[in-house]
Amino acid sequence: MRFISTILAAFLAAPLPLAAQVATSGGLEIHKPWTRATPPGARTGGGFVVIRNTGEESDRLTGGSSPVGRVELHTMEISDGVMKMRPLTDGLAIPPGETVELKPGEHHIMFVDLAGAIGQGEPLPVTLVFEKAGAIPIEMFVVPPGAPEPEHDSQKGQ
Ligand SMILES: [Cu+2]
Repeated sequence: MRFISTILAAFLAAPLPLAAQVATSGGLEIHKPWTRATPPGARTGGGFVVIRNTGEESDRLTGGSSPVGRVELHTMEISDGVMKMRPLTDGLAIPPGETVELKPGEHHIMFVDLAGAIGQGEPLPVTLVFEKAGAIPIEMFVVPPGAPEPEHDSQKGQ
């Protein structure tokens, strides 16, 4: 019994690996989708993915949807010496042969007007919408509030 609980403790203490989730449509691959759980009362949350365009045409991430709230695309920029978020109203270009990473402090998906908290324990369903590839449903791995990017299963070339 003690042996089993030791194993279990070791397992629980290990960083949670993110399943090698890859959603594809056309030439687009969506890797490493993750978000953070939100504290009570939070109105917004951020979401992050890596988008690889293996095709020969440029595409554009134009928006998305999620049951948790409205989806916007944001970037960060310095305005009057202060780092601020700015909506990417024209979306985000995904050039052919390139990998575009959405991550904290840079381009990101923003969940606004949250209908409820983003909770841990279950992946968050999100649909990303691209100009050419159309809608791509993904599930974002949820880490605790403020936690860094989760460890990912090794993915070749990532
Ligand atoms: Cu934002």
